[in-house]
Amino acid sequence: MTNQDVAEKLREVYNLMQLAGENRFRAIAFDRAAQTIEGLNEEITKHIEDGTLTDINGIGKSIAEDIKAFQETGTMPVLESLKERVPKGLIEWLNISGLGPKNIAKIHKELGITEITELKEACQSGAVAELPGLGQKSADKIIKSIEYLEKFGERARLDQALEIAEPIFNFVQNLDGVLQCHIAGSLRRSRETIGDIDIIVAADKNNADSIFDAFTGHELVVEILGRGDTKSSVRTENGRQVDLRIVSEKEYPAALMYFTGSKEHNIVMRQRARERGMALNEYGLFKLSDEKETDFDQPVETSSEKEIYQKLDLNFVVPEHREDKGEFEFYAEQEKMELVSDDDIRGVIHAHSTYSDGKYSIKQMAEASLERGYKYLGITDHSRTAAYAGGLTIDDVKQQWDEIDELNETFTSNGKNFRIFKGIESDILSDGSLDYPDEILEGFDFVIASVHSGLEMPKEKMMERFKRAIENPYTSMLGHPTGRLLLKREESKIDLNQIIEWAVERGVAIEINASPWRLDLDWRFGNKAKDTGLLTSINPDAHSTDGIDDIRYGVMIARKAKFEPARVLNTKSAEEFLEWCKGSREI
Ligand code: DGT
Ligand code: CA
Ligand code: CA
Ligand code: ZN
Repeated sequence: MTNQDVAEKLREVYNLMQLAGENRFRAIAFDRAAQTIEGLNEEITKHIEDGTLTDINGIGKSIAEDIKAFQETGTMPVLESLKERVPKGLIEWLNISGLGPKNIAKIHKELGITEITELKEACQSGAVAELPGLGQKSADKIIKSIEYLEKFGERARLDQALEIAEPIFNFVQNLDGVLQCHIAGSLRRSRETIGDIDIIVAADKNNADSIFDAFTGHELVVEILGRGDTKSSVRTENGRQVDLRIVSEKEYPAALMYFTGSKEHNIVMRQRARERGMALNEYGLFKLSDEKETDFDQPVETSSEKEIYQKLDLNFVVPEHREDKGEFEFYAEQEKMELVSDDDIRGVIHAHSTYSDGKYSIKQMAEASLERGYKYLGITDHSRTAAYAGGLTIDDVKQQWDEIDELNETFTSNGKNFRIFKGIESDILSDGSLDYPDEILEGFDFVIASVHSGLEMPKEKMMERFKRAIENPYTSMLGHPTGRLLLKREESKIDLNQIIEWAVERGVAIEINASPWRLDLDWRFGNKAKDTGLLTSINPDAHSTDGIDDIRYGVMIARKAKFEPARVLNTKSAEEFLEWCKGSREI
């Protein structure tokens, strides 16, 4: 439990209290306490041990109890009771600039609405303007803020962030005076969503001005948010913020490491340094003085991130793994982890054609795959229950099989080493069965089983559903297990650890859906997947030829999730892939 954790919890209480319309002063006390704790120079846990919590300015008996409860149980009774009273949707309203908690509570009470979409409608219909103290002007302002939120949101998907980060990075990298340059932050760690983009540059001080000038003048920049001696921040066309930091060449390795994060990884690194009589910060690695303080006069020379890790008895930790999720144990023992890369991928699995909701014919999808250097394509249109997506009737399926047979013959007679597999993305029906009778399922080379409806089923029922789908001998792999759409739709309530175990037992793989909207299987289950030996397939879920290129995002997530090539099915040759599919039916 860090000071930051405690501060965040207290702030959550503050926000919810306001929404619940509780006494304002009581609410503010929580905000004050959060601020104080953030600024503490020592660990709050030490105060708990010493029984000195209430000695801290602004922390009374009652908040002290709440903090202790948080340490013991991971939550606070006051927070739990607030969560029961405040509708979940309302919390999101706090992100609407210009709309305070008091008005949120008022609108909710008077109009009985909880979702942002409902709020927007109520503003447009005039219902909000009629409320006392609000008026048309306020309603218009709320609409504008909601539209801004809808357009840009708080975070961006990986593809949206890269679309901005890559051109700016390439531009900055080539500027005069730039000695070294890297993307840092969550993007370097391949997170699935990105808050802001961080770029670090090593340069001489006297070149900083011209580098910042060029950066802030880049064509993607729409607003300069700030500019200092060492840092400049801008807002770009798609609403993303980009921070550029310039440090000396000497400071560069430590700065790059610091600003790559994660915060959690940094905290452990700092601790490791202290244990070895050193201090690590964004400026470098230093010896500790006799008073155990950072001695800036005694730097420990390091010329790369790798050397910093070595001084702390670790091998180089790849940026994707810097999350304090087992990397310290691993890289203390092993030099490196074998990880899948773009070049390992040999086939495109999970693609839709015009038979269902894809934009291109099977032939066009195959040619696009071939052009990109892939050896096979597993076509997986939607199954018959997915009527909204043009799911295939049994007759359609048979027609598609004939077409695939013909296309494969043509490839062979043209001397092309390329093969199309007959797949299907079968809906998992609400009782867990697949969408065709066995004699049809048997005719497919492989089956991806996905949930597309009833995503909000209660957990127990959902787990039964998955269990049955996994037990079906025709299921080769599960598609996008949680059904989430990043920054848009929540995941289904499931116990993925359990699902991974069932899948491994039955020889079923779980795809990493590479669409930047999904990136599902989530990398956070990478350790579980590695321990159990779970297999995956990095699937673009392509609905167009361009969609095939999404494989790139899937590879980023697979690396983060610690998958080596051998556990990724589409690194296999076409023959091996087919063999695996056949074998998996017998387990
Ligand atoms: P984001 O932007 O929300 O997607 O996530 P990050 O990880 O890029 O976070 P950001 O941009 O706030 O900061 C970049 C890195 O700087 C972060 O990963 C770790 C480091 N950092 C920032 N604030 C702190 C802090 O308070 N403590 C520590 N130890 N490191 C920090
Ligand atoms: Ca960032
Ligand atoms: Ca940042
Ligand atoms: Zn799907």
